[in-house]
Amino acid sequence: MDLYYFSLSPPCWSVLLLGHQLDIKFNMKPIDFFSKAHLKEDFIKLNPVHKVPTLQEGEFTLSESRAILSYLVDAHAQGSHPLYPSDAKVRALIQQQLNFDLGIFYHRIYDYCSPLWKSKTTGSEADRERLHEALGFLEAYLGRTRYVAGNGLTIADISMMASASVLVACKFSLEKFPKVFAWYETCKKELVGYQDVMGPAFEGFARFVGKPTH
Ligand SMILES: N[C@@H](CCC(=O)N[C@@H](CS)C(=O)NCC(=O)O)C(=O)O
Repeated sequence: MDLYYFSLSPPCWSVLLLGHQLDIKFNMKPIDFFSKAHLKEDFIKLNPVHKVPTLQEGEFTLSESRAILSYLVDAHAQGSHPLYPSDAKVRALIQQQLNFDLGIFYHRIYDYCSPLWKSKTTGSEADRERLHEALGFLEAYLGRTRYVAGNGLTIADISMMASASVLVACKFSLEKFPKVFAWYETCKKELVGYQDVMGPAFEGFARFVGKPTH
Protein backbone atom coordinates (compact mmCIF):
# COMPACT_ATOMS: atom_id res chain seq x y z
CA MET A 1 0.00 0.00 0.00
CA ASP A 2 1.61 3.27 -1.12
CA LEU A 3 1.30 6.33 1.13
CA TYR A 4 2.15 9.67 -0.46
CA TYR A 5 3.07 11.97 2.38
CA PHE A 6 5.03 15.00 3.50
CA SER A 7 6.75 14.81 6.87
CA LEU A 8 5.53 18.28 7.96
CA SER A 9 1.88 17.59 7.12
CA PRO A 10 -0.39 17.14 10.19
CA PRO A 11 -3.04 15.10 8.30
CA CYS A 12 -0.22 12.70 7.33
CA TRP A 13 0.75 12.33 11.00
CA SER A 14 -2.69 10.91 11.81
CA VAL A 15 -2.42 8.27 9.09
CA LEU A 16 1.10 7.32 10.20
CA LEU A 17 -0.08 7.07 13.83
CA LEU A 18 -2.96 4.79 12.83
CA GLY A 19 -0.51 2.69 10.79
CA HIS A 20 1.43 2.06 14.01
CA GLN A 21 -1.73 1.04 15.91
CA LEU A 22 -2.74 -1.45 13.22
CA ASP A 23 0.81 -2.56 12.41
CA ILE A 24 0.44 -1.52 8.77
CA LYS A 25 3.71 -1.12 6.89
CA PHE A 26 3.16 1.54 4.23
CA ASN A 27 5.30 1.81 1.16
CA MET A 28 6.32 5.39 1.91
CA LYS A 29 6.27 7.81 -1.03
CA PRO A 30 7.60 11.18 0.12
CA ILE A 31 6.31 14.23 -1.73
CA ASP A 32 8.72 17.12 -1.46
CA PHE A 33 6.66 20.30 -1.11
CA PHE A 34 9.77 22.48 -1.22
CA SER A 35 10.34 21.39 -4.82
CA LYS A 36 6.55 21.50 -5.51
CA ALA A 37 6.41 17.75 -6.24
CA HIS A 38 2.70 17.82 -5.33
CA LEU A 39 2.03 19.98 -8.40
CA LYS A 40 3.79 17.63 -10.85
CA GLU A 41 1.72 15.87 -13.50
CA ASP A 42 2.14 12.32 -12.17
CA PHE A 43 0.88 13.27 -8.68
CA ILE A 44 -2.01 15.36 -10.06
CA LYS A 45 -3.03 12.33 -12.16
CA LEU A 46 -3.26 10.36 -8.94
CA ASN A 47 -4.95 13.10 -6.89
CA PRO A 48 -6.35 16.07 -8.84
CA VAL A 49 -6.62 18.05 -5.58
CA HIS A 50 -2.82 17.56 -5.14
CA LYS A 51 -2.95 16.98 -1.40
CA VAL A 52 -1.26 14.56 0.95
CA PRO A 53 -1.95 12.16 2.50
CA THR A 54 -2.94 10.09 -0.53
CA LEU A 55 -3.20 6.34 -0.30
CA GLN A 56 -2.93 3.95 -3.23
CA GLU A 57 -3.74 0.29 -2.97
CA GLY A 58 -3.71 -1.36 -6.41
CA GLU A 59 -6.23 0.51 -8.53
CA PHE A 60 -7.81 2.15 -5.50
CA THR A 61 -6.78 5.71 -4.62
CA LEU A 62 -8.01 7.58 -1.56
CA SER A 63 -7.30 11.03 -0.17
CA GLU A 64 -8.59 13.04 2.82
CA SER A 65 -6.94 11.81 5.99
CA ARG A 66 -10.17 11.17 7.89
CA ALA A 67 -11.57 9.00 5.07
CA ILE A 68 -8.23 7.15 5.01
CA LEU A 69 -8.42 6.50 8.77
CA SER A 70 -11.92 5.00 8.49
CA TYR A 71 -10.96 2.94 5.45
CA LEU A 72 -7.78 1.52 7.01
CA VAL A 73 -9.65 0.20 10.05
CA ASP A 74 -12.50 -1.18 7.93
CA ALA A 75 -10.22 -2.83 5.38
CA HIS A 76 -7.20 -3.80 7.44
CA ALA A 77 -8.34 -4.56 11.00
CA GLN A 78 -10.03 -7.72 12.21
CA GLY A 79 -13.73 -7.61 13.20
CA SER A 80 -15.18 -4.65 15.09
CA HIS A 81 -12.01 -2.79 16.08
CA PRO A 82 -12.09 -0.49 19.17
CA LEU A 83 -10.56 2.34 17.12
CA TYR A 84 -13.64 2.34 14.84
CA PRO A 85 -16.23 -0.08 16.21
CA SER A 86 -19.05 -1.33 14.00
CA ASP A 87 -21.91 -0.06 16.23
CA ALA A 88 -23.86 2.56 14.23
CA LYS A 89 -24.20 5.09 17.05
CA VAL A 90 -20.56 4.81 18.10
CA ARG A 91 -19.53 5.32 14.47
CA ALA A 92 -21.86 8.28 14.10
CA LEU A 93 -20.22 10.00 17.07
CA ILE A 94 -16.77 9.27 15.66
CA GLN A 95 -17.85 10.75 12.32
CA GLN A 96 -19.32 13.77 14.15
CA GLN A 97 -15.94 14.45 15.76
CA LEU A 98 -13.98 13.83 12.54
CA ASN A 99 -16.20 16.42 10.89
CA PHE A 100 -15.80 18.79 13.85
CA ASP A 101 -12.04 18.38 13.44
CA LEU A 102 -12.13 19.04 9.69
CA GLY A 103 -14.58 21.93 9.75
CA ILE A 104 -13.77 23.69 13.01
CA PHE A 105 -10.92 22.37 15.14
CA TYR A 106 -8.08 21.87 12.65
CA HIS A 107 -9.39 24.73 10.53
CA ARG A 108 -9.03 27.22 13.37
CA ILE A 109 -5.67 25.83 14.45
CA TYR A 110 -4.45 26.28 10.88
CA ASP A 111 -5.86 29.82 10.60
CA TYR A 112 -4.12 30.93 13.78
CA CYS A 113 -0.83 29.03 13.44
CA SER A 114 -0.12 29.06 9.69
CA PRO A 115 1.07 32.72 9.65
CA LEU A 116 4.00 31.38 11.71
CA TRP A 117 5.31 29.40 8.75
CA LYS A 118 3.88 31.61 6.01
CA SER A 119 5.21 34.93 7.28
CA LYS A 120 6.86 34.23 10.67
CA THR A 121 4.14 36.18 12.51
CA THR A 122 1.39 34.98 14.84
CA GLY A 123 -2.22 34.91 13.70
CA SER A 124 -4.61 37.78 14.30
CA GLU A 125 -6.40 38.41 17.60
CA ALA A 126 -9.69 37.42 15.91
CA ASP A 127 -8.16 34.08 14.83
CA ARG A 128 -6.82 33.56 18.35
CA GLU A 129 -10.32 34.09 19.77
CA ARG A 130 -11.83 31.65 17.28
CA LEU A 131 -9.17 29.08 18.19
CA HIS A 132 -9.89 29.59 21.90
CA GLU A 133 -13.57 29.02 21.18
CA ALA A 134 -12.78 25.74 19.35
CA LEU A 135 -10.56 24.59 22.23
CA GLY A 136 -13.44 25.48 24.57
CA PHE A 137 -15.75 23.22 22.50
CA LEU A 138 -13.25 20.36 22.85
CA GLU A 139 -12.88 21.09 26.58
CA ALA A 140 -16.69 20.74 26.87
CA TYR A 141 -16.72 17.43 24.97
CA LEU A 142 -13.95 16.11 27.21
CA GLY A 143 -16.00 17.11 30.26
CA ARG A 144 -18.59 14.54 29.14
CA THR A 145 -16.40 11.62 28.04
CA ARG A 146 -12.79 10.48 28.54
CA TYR A 147 -11.98 10.61 24.81
CA VAL A 148 -13.37 12.84 22.09
CA ALA A 149 -16.04 10.40 20.86
CA GLY A 150 -16.78 8.33 23.97
CA ASN A 151 -14.92 6.49 26.68
CA GLY A 152 -12.56 4.61 24.38
CA LEU A 153 -9.76 5.91 22.17
CA THR A 154 -10.81 6.01 18.50
CA ILE A 155 -9.66 7.34 15.13
CA ALA A 156 -11.33 10.65 16.09
CA ASP A 157 -8.73 11.03 18.87
CA ILE A 158 -5.94 10.17 16.45
CA SER A 159 -7.13 12.79 13.95
CA MET A 160 -7.68 15.51 16.55
CA MET A 161 -4.46 14.68 18.31
CA ALA A 162 -2.56 15.19 15.05
CA SER A 163 -4.36 18.55 14.72
CA ALA A 164 -3.52 19.53 18.31
CA SER A 165 0.11 18.56 17.67
CA VAL A 166 0.40 21.72 15.57
CA LEU A 167 -0.37 23.73 18.72
CA VAL A 168 2.25 21.75 20.63
CA ALA A 169 4.80 22.24 17.81
CA CYS A 170 4.07 25.98 17.82
CA LYS A 171 4.40 26.07 21.65
CA PHE A 172 0.83 27.31 22.05
CA SER A 173 -0.15 27.16 25.72
CA LEU A 174 -3.04 24.82 26.60
CA GLU A 175 -3.03 26.09 30.20
CA LYS A 176 -6.60 27.44 29.92
CA PHE A 177 -7.83 24.05 28.66
CA PRO A 178 -6.79 21.48 31.32
CA LYS A 179 -8.99 18.69 29.97
CA VAL A 180 -7.59 19.14 26.45
CA PHE A 181 -4.05 19.09 27.88
CA ALA A 182 -4.76 15.93 29.95
CA TRP A 183 -6.40 14.23 26.95
CA TYR A 184 -3.39 15.01 24.75
CA GLU A 185 -1.04 13.55 27.38
CA THR A 186 -3.20 10.42 27.69
CA CYS A 187 -3.24 9.89 23.91
CA LYS A 188 0.52 10.39 23.82
CA LYS A 189 0.97 7.55 26.32
CA GLU A 190 -1.61 5.23 24.77
CA LEU A 191 -0.70 5.54 21.12
CA VAL A 192 1.90 3.04 19.95
CA GLY A 193 4.70 4.76 18.02
CA TYR A 194 3.84 8.31 19.14
CA GLN A 195 7.54 9.18 19.54
CA ASP A 196 8.48 7.52 16.23
CA VAL A 197 5.96 9.61 14.31
CA MET A 198 5.90 12.86 16.25
CA GLY A 199 9.57 13.10 17.32
CA PRO A 200 10.93 13.73 13.79
CA ALA A 201 7.75 15.67 12.87
CA PHE A 202 8.25 18.13 15.76
CA GLU A 203 11.94 18.52 14.96
CA GLY A 204 11.23 19.26 11.30
CA PHE A 205 8.36 21.55 12.21
CA ALA A 206 10.48 23.55 14.68
CA ARG A 207 13.10 24.13 11.97
CA PHE A 208 10.40 25.11 9.46
CA VAL A 209 8.35 27.38 11.73
CA GLY A 210 11.33 29.09 13.33
CA LYS A 211 11.18 30.46 16.82
CA PRO A 212 7.59 30.80 18.02
CA THR A 213 6.81 34.29 19.26
CA HIS A 214 4.16 33.31 21.80
N1 LIG B 1 -8.43 17.77 4.49
C1 LIG B 1 -7.21 17.21 3.98
C2 LIG B 1 -6.14 18.26 4.02
C3 LIG B 1 -4.87 17.78 3.36
C4 LIG B 1 -3.92 18.94 3.16
O1 LIG B 1 -4.32 20.13 3.20
N2 LIG B 1 -2.66 18.62 2.90
C5 LIG B 1 -1.71 19.67 2.62
C6 LIG B 1 -0.45 19.40 3.41
S1 LIG B 1 -0.77 19.58 5.13
C7 LIG B 1 -1.40 19.62 1.14
O2 LIG B 1 -1.22 18.55 0.59
N3 LIG B 1 -1.31 20.79 0.49
C8 LIG B 1 -0.91 20.89 -0.87
C9 LIG B 1 -1.86 21.65 -1.73
O3 LIG B 1 -2.95 22.02 -1.25
O4 LIG B 1 -1.53 21.87 -2.89
C10 LIG B 1 -6.81 15.97 4.78
O5 LIG B 1 -7.13 15.91 5.97
O6 LIG B 1 -6.20 15.07 4.20
